[in-house]
Amino acid sequence: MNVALATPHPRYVYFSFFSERLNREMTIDEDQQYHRSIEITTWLWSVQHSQARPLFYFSRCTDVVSVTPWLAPIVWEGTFDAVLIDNIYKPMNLTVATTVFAVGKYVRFLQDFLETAEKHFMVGFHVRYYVFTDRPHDVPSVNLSQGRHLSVIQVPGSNRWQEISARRMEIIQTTIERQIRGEADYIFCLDVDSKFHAHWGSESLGRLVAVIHPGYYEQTRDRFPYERRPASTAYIPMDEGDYYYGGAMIGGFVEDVYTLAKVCRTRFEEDAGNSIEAAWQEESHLNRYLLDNKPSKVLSPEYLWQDIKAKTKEVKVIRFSGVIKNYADVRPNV
Ligand code: UD2
Repeated sequence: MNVALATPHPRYVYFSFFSERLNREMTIDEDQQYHRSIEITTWLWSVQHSQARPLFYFSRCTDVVSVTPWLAPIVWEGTFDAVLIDNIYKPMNLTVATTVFAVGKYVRFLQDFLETAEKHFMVGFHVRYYVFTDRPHDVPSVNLSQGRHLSVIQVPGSNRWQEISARRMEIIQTTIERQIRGEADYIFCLDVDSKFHAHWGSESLGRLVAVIHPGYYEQTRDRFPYERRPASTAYIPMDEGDYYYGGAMIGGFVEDVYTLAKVCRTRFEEDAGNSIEAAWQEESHLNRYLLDNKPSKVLSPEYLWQDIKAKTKEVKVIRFSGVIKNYADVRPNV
């Protein structure tokens, strides 16, 4: 899937377009005129490429770090052109799997999750939702756009929320083996007690995609709530770690997420055999895994906010956010 080769010399057209387009607002007429001038721009680029200014594109986003030390993009508003990226990915006819667990009382969050996903999440793409629940009859009926499907998969309930949360890795692994592998190209695994508020599109696609937890992006790594006990397979020493990633979103190629889920599940079970449960269950194992297997794309906290948290100045757009919930009311145990 080499996007650079999808059309002849797409970079020449797109980078020139970015540099102009993002430096100032354009009227619709100017915009259309600009489209007509693309051919000329392409020619100019080939003649004068050393003077072209593709890096203007990045200069709009100067108040945040937009690349990791291993050169993976960190996706913030202002670092990408949503229309352009969609135009690259849409011809590939991709299917995006989306898993969501709604076990026990969490089924009540499904309606808002699905309705807002239909408005904002991967609009224009084939999407297959996989809803895991112990209450299939309570899954709401939501109108899905063309090309979008929903499967309900029954899973056992539990009287411990820690177990529900942690068993997600195992269930994702086995469902990829049984079903998703043959039905989708990319996968996102998301928390259900959340809503989409703004565009979440193909800029988020990548081989292995993680999101920076909104509670820790301003902290130094010694403050991250990694698992700190060496007895756990999720252990991360105080002087190691890149970011604190949120467990509410994992994404990427189906096969890459499969490997992640399988490794985290195995480690979780190994810990259980040694009577240890990592501090933040699968989120701790996810963080350990991603320290050793760097994500190829990192989503900023725009892609995982929490309604309980006031918006900060560097977050220009909240795309997906966890709703405020009464833990005592929705969880099977406290
Ligand atoms: C954090 C993480 C979550 C997970 C958890 C650690 C964020 C924003 N959230 O959320 O992803 O890593 O810590 O265990 O980073 N669920 C049910 N039924 C239940 C309990 C949980 O279906 O009774 C599912 C549901 O999809 C929910 C998810 O598990 O969205 C995470 O559980 P949580 O929301 O209780 O965890 P929370 O908010 O502490």
